Amino acid sequence: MPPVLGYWKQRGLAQPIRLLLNYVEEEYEEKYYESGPAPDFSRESWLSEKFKLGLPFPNNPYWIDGDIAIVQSHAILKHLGRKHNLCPTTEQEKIRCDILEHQLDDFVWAFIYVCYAKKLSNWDYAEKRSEYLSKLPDMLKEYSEFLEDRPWFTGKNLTYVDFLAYDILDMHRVFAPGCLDDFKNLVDFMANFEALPTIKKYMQSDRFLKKPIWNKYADWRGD
Ligand SMILES: N[C@@H](CCC(=O)N[C@@H](CS)C(=O)NCC(=O)O)C(=O)O
Repeated sequence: MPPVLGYWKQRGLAQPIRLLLNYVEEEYEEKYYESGPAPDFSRESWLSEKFKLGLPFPNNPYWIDGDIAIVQSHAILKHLGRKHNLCPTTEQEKIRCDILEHQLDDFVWAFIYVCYAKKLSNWDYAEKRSEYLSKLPDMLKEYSEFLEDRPWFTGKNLTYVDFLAYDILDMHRVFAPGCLDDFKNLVDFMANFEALPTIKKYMQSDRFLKKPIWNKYADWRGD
C-alpha cells in the first residue's frame, strides 16, 4: 500500500509536502476531505475519521506510511526531507534552516488569520487585509535580505524549507499580485523552483491542486 497524505481538498498547509513528494517522485495517495456547503460547512467527512486513523494528536495534514503515522505539517515535511536528503548539512545551513522554518510558520499563520478573519477572530476581513497589505513589502524585504544571492534559502542546496518558502510566497503572489516584483532574488528563486524538472512536470499534471488555497469558510480562499 502506498503511503497516504490526508488533508482538505485545498492547498493550505499540505502544499509544501505535496511539492516535496512530487519533486522526489515518491509514490503516495492523496486522501482529500471536503467540508460541506454553506452555511454549516460541515467537517463531518474529516471528523468521522479523525480519531480512527491511529494518529498521535489527531489532526490534518497527516501522513501514514505503514507503521509510521505523522501529524504536524512541519514534522511530515522534515521526515520526508530526511528520507530524501533534503536537509541542511553544515551548522550554518542548519541554523538558517531552523530560523527560516519558524519564521515561515509565523508568516503562514499571520496570513491564515487574515484569510479566515471572520471565522477565527470575528475580525473584519477588509480592514485586516488592508492592514496586512501595508506591512507586506517590509516582510518580503526581510526574506529577500535573508536569501541574498543564494540559489536556495539555506545555501547552495535545495532543502525542505525551500518548499515552505516557495508555497507561502506563491500564495502571496495570488493574494497581492505583483508583490514580489521589487525583489529580484525572490522572483528568481520562484522561477528556479518552478524550473526544477519534476516540479515543472507536477505543476503541468492533473494531480496538481492549484486552488483553492484555503477552505470554503475562509474570507479569502484564492479561487
Ligand atoms: N500546526 C498544525 C496545524 C494543523 C491544522 O490547523 N489543521 C487544520 C487545517 S489547516 C484542520 O482542519 N485540522 C483538523 C482538526 O483540527 O481536526 C500543522 O502544521 O499541521
